[in-house]
This record gives sequence, C-alpha cells and structure tokens, in this order.
Amino acid sequence: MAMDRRSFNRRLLAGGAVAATGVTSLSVASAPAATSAPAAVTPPRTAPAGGQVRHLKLYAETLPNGQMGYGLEKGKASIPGPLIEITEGDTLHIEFENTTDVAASLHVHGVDYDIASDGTRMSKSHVEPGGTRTYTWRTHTPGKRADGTYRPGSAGYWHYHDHVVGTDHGTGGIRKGLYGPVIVRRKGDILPDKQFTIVFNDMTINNKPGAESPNFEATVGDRVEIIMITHGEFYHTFHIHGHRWADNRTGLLTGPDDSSRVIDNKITGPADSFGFQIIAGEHVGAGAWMYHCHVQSHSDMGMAGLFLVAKADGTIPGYEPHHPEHPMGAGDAKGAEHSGH
Ligand SMILES: [Cu+2]
Repeated sequence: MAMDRRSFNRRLLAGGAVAATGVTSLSVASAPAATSAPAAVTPPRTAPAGGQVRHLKLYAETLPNGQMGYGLEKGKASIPGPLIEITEGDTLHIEFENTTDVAASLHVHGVDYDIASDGTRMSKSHVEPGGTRTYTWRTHTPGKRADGTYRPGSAGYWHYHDHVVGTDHGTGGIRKGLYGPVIVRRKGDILPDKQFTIVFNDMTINNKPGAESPNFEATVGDRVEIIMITHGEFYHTFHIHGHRWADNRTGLLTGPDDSSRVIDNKITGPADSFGFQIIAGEHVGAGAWMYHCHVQSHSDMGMAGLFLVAKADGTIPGYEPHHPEHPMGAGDAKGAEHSGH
C-alpha cells in the first residue's frame, strides 16, 4: 500500500516534470516571433564614451490650451518636454529662451551644475519673460575619490522642470507641464530602439486627463525604453502588464549574478524618476498591454493607458480601438464606483 502510494507519487512527480518541460518547450516554441525579430538577433547598439561639449536651444512656451511646455524649436513645445540624452563626461550648454509672459526657469536633477545654473529665483538663475539664459550641465564618470572611496558617476534616469512659475518651487509650472526627461548614459550602456516618457503628474498622465491617457506603440521584439517620472501631490505605483524590469540604474540585469530585484510594479512619489528597457512582447506576444497606476482609485479615475505591441504584420490580436475616449473600458470603472454605494 505504502509502496503503491510512493510509486504513485513518483509517477506524479515524473508527470509534473514532463508537464513542466512541456510548458517550457511550448513557451520556447511560441518565442520565435520575438527571437526572429531583427532587434533580438542583432546585438544592440551601446553608448559610446562621453566627454563632448554639446549645445542645445530650449524654449519655454505657453500652449494654446493654457498649459505650458518646453520645446527644442519655437512653436514645438510638448508635454513632457524633449528627451535630453547625454553620456557621462559630456557637458551640455542649454540656451534657454522664455517666450511665456511669466518668469520661468530650467532646473535639473542628477547632473552637476554651478549655482548659476540652479534655475531658482533665490540664486537669480531664472529668466524673465522674453529673456534668455544659458544653463550648463556637467557630468562625470565613476571613479575613486582621493580618500579611496567610490565616487558614483552621473549616469541615471533624471529629469528637468521649472522652479519659479506660480511659486518659488515651480508648483504652477510643473502643474501646467513644464517638465521633461533626462538620460545620462554610461559608456557601454545598451541603447533602445524606442523610447517613451510617462509622467504621473497629479492625477494625469503627461498632463492628459484620464479619458485621453496616452498609448504607446511598438512591435514584438523592439527594445523599448520607458522613462517614468512623477510630479505633483500624490504617490503612485507604476505597473505594466506582461513585462518586467530590474530595479537598478539601467532597469536591465547584467547577468545571472546580478541580484537586483526583478519587478513589474514600483512605488513612485513626486520628483522620483526611473527608467528601464523591455523587449516588447517577450514571452507574452503581441497585444494591447495595459500600463497604469496601481493605486486602485487612481486607475479607476483614468490613470491608465495602453502599450500597444503589434505583430510583425502590424496587427494587434484582440485589440479594437473602440471608443477612443474610453480606451480602457472606463465604463467598468464607473460600474465599480456605483457598486460602492
Ligand atoms: Cu496613482
């Protein structure tokens, strides 16, 4: 009897192992769509060494709808502002022109700058309406201090924002859209195929109300980089369906011995920023993958959008772009509210 049970258990175990192997080979079998994509078979490009002096022109503008944005050209301001990407060792001179009718500035996180480039009223580094000022951002590579301790480099996912509109903390400027992403690469960092910036600002995504939350498009196999920034009054949690990343500087594991935690959800508060790269649809395939704040009332109020991952032929299985004003099935969210009465 006992023997029987043991052999039964052994058979079950063996069966389980076979089943597990079957599942593994199944997922391998479904992977070719991803592995045969050009991005996966060609080694990704990597960041070259820094050390250059670069120049940029940046404008602060009032948008037709009363919001405000930064742009690289007059009349081309956007929310979020343009992605500014440099490499450790680079110096960037930004000639900033304020075309709005209020004082504004450019204040950056993460890089090195003199107090004259702080972008605050206290340091008189703001810009009056119609004025221009050059801000200088410097970066450095990691190394050793004179005392032998490790000195981190500037590499990271950072951001810039106004610091004077509305209040001396730029509360009005940030609320209206004066913010944008900064990436400082380290030599050898893997470069992505596509980049998307997602900013949770108060209860909006990229200053768009819930019904207009932005969607982002990629093809299976694309190496997609997400730059995630938070502003405003609340904490949020960033979650994306079907994809995971490493909770470290690059969002990528360096190998099997990298003990960084792999996550698919991250708490984020005002002025936090992080970034990561994912291979679109890896192990999960094409689809309309949701991304959203996972604070339930926030997602119910519309802090949710779609990561639209298409097959190589351009189709997205199961996705019907119905009701553009309710892309996330906001009716369900309303129903949930009603059921609360
Ligand atoms: Cu939230």
